[in-house]
Amino acid sequence: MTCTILSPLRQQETSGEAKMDRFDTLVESLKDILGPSSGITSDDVDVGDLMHAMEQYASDDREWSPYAMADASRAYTRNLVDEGNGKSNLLILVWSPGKASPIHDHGNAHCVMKILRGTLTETRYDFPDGDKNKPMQVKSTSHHKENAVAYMADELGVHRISNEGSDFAVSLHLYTPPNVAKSGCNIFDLRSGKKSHVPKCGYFSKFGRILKE
Ligand code: 2CO
Ligand code: FE2
Repeated sequence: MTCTILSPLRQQETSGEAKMDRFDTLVESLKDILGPSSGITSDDVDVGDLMHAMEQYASDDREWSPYAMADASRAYTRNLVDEGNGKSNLLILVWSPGKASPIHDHGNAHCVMKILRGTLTETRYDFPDGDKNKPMQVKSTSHHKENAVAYMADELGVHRISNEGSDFAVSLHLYTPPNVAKSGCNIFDLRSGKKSHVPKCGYFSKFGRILKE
């Protein structure tokens, strides 16, 4: 069954115009930090500034719930919020209880993640050594609580995110440049380290609207 986590309660001005809330302001700030469109490299992006902007935002489900589409039949849904002048993908991910992502890489992009609801467990592994058939080595396990901000990139290895809680969890992810949206990512088998390319890491919804299958 598909549903938003909570019913949207967007504040309206008396004119009927949608009012910018603090989540909208965060989306604009992230776009400003990334700058105007100038190709897709993100070499000059200050990741600290992106993380700081996300840290300043105190999660309020009334603000982000219009994007948070849950589907209990999937481990998680990927919901597009913004494309940051073509330089990024800002997604809200809704994690089903007891489920996890595959172990995956991030297409040579920066990944900044903020927890909006619940707690997510991140297990990091060493990037597997191409040809060898051997189990993936755990580097670290972290529990990210509501409002925590974390950074991930291929230089730090690969990871799996899991929701060990008993309710849906929600997170905000900024990827820059938007390589995964364009070319997909790789997933890895825990036992053998074998890599498989996933050509399309699709969206469940875009800008608050569910996409047709
Ligand atoms: N990278 C995964 C995805 O975009 C989510 S785990 O956090 O980076 O599907
Ligand atoms: Fe990831």
